[in-house]
Amino acid sequence: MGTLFKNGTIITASDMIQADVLVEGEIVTLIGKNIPSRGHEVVNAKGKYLMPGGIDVHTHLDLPFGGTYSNDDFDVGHKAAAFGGTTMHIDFVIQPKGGSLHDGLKTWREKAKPAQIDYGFHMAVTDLRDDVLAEIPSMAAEGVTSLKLFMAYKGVFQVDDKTLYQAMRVAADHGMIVMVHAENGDVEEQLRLQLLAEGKTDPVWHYSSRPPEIEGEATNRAVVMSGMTGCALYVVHMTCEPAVDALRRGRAAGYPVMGETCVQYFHITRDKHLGAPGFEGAKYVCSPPVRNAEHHAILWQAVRDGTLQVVSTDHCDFWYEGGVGPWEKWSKKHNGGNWVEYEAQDPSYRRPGKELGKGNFAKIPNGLPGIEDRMMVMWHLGVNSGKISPTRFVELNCTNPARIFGCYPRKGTIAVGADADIVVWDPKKTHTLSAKTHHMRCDYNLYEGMKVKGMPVMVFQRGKKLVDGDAWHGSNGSGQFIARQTHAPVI
Ligand code: DUC
Ligand code: ZN
Ligand code: ZN
Repeated sequence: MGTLFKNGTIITASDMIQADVLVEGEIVTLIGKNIPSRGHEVVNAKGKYLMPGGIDVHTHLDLPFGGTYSNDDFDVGHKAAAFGGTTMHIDFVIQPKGGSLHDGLKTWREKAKPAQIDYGFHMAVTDLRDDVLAEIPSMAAEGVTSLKLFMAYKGVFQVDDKTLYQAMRVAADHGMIVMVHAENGDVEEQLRLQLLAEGKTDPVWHYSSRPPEIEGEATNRAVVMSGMTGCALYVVHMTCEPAVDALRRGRAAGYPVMGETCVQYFHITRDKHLGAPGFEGAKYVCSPPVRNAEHHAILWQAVRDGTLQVVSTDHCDFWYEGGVGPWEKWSKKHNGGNWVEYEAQDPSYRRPGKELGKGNFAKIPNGLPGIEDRMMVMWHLGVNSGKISPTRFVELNCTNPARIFGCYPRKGTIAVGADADIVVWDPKKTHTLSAKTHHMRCDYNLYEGMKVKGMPVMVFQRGKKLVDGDAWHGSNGSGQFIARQTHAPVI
């Protein structure tokens, strides 16, 4: 007995076809016209699209960062993701300074125990000693086939060029991919100190400390190293023309380089959002910073012409007002490595958030909510406006993430033999995005009040229903770690 999706239109990265989809157990077993119901549970998808579950390859759940922790964890963050049509994500393990890659992996495995959707891990290398270089191949054996290096966040995560180059050489030898956060952290530090010395402390000055030039320069440096080492490179969260130009040059030269942008970089602006009066702009502080409309247009062109392959979120949310209000119930305290309900431990505790940076933009925790909104906002801004086709939407949000990160075709498509991660998408249904109704543990929404048309109405993971309208059917521990393959294609 399986689940039969009838009368829907399947969207994959290449086609839109009207066909039924039969799911038995955890996988798709048949796609065809007029499949007989024969006792299967029938989902009537008339007037709806059937698409592969979204894959968000750039998230930071429960990340220790900026003097606090990001709010969403592998419980609440997963539920929020699924309500937005995302059934898998890849989170960044951070190697502890002085520790090993396996130390980091152990910590993140623990964090992921309550998983409700499928997940993978990238490994962020922060301390590349000789023993750590030697440890890298064992990550691939664990199914962690991507390394991340930060070219910014001096004194925290930043690595130098020697480290990046060495990591690329080892990764290339083992069919792994290197990801970079590309901003020149040394120059950022100089700009930041100068701005603060001049008394420029409001959130909007965050932008001036991280201009497009430092993103373009770092992107170019990483692209050149990819060309020299032959290592597949994936530049995360690209925001602006100099960075896109650097990637385009590398691709034209035949280097194995790819890039993503994030949904917020198409819509949120420096002028209106980051530059909002008072401390409001702190809600939009992330790195690299949001840019103005001229860069949004560059990004649309880049996702259309194939320069950029993926849209993700860099989901990393923090309280705006420190968990006060109806969200208070979610405040937790970090205690001996575990999050425990603060009520039981210390009723006065509030997990700090954006307010840490009042009076000093450099202390605002960097990061934004987005894991729930990505697909709806991209559909609304991209597909409804005609900027991208429905098939390109699926390619950017579902298929390319799986291809590039070594889990295609198990994930990222609807095909016989693939995991039955299926989103029933209603292109006519409207929804107003708001912190009042979203499932993310965050007291604001980037797109507050935006009325989107097109949204998931049912979400299935490996054949199991997670979301049906407003109802949640998932359970803790049912999300699986997805071990990924090396030698994934460069696309
Ligand atoms: N940028 C952010 O804004 N947050 C998390 C990490 C990052 O690089
Ligand atoms: Zn980053
Ligand atoms: Zn990130």
